[in-house]
Amino acid sequence: MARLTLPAQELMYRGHAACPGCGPALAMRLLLKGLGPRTVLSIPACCWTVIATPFPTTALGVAVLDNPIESTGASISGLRAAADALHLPDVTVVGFAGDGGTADIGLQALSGMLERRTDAIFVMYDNEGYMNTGVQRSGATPQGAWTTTTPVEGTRRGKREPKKEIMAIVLAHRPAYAATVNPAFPEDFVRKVETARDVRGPRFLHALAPCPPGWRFSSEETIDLGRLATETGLFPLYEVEEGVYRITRRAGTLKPVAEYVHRQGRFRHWTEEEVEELQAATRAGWERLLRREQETAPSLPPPTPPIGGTPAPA
Ligand SMILES: Cc1ncc(C[n+]2csc(CCOP(=O)(O)OP(=O)(O)O)c2C)c(N)n1
Ligand code: SF4
Repeated sequence: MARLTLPAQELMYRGHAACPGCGPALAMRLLLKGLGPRTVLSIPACCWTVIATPFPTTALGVAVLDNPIESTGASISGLRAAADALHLPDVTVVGFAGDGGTADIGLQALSGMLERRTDAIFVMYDNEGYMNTGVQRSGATPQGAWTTTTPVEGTRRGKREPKKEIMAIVLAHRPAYAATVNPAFPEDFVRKVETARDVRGPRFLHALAPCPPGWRFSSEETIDLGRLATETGLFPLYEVEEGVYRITRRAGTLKPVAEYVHRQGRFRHWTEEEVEELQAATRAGWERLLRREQETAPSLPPPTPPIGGTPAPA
């Protein structure tokens, strides 16, 4: 079994208010292990404002600013400017928002922060819905998933539209660094957080964050499901630095998506045909990612010309 080499320091404390098996809680714990104590977090309205517990108590060992759901990007731009004005270059400014507060309601502020080249990290923890307010559909909810606003009754079969591709949207802004992370792969997660911490400029992390009550699975299955999301190719692990893609976990053979789908109540109504459609789309997405990695791989330097000679024609 691989030896874990995670930083020992805990900056997320017991006594928090997350549900058992909460993926966003695991994501925060690993994030803070990678960032360390010189961190200021901005958290919008979401499950995490509740998990952290109400003022004056807190489950977090770093400074936290609560901000409106739409403005995390603007908030971290302001925090960065404040840290610079106070001559605190070693402070890492981080926005930590749900998929609703990132890919939907918070998208404009995120885009502004990326476009202004704010020196900060934006983390989207993706539990694929507005969970804090009762499991409503978000742009990041997968196609065909049940939520309270995409019911399964009569001819209605869950969310009609496909999942919004937040990484593609973010990458169109050419961030300094962007990566996908998954708490089921803690060492990959923390290594990417450490890389993001040490890069300057706008950085983005897309964290898969399974939610037992929202996805309708048993709380002890969070890690298994997270693992399956990556091993099936549904949530590939990769990073993009200065436009260069690198896949950080390469599955030999992708597992069937059925293994992931059938363990969640939100997909209970799916037919074999629907599973096969997802299988085909997932395979195509994985192949696209492999191609992108090849296309962006740094080319080898030109051969050194022989001493005293002229370079051979290309
Ligand atoms: C402008 C605005 N609209 C709606 C809300 C109500 N609200 C609070 S938390 C929340 C859900 C946020 O969902 P997400 O960002 O995905 O985080 P999660 O709850 O899933 O952790 C909503 C809709 C709000 N606080 N502000
Ligand atoms: S509803 Fe989901 S995301 Fe929210 S605290 Fe519970 S497990 Fe975590």
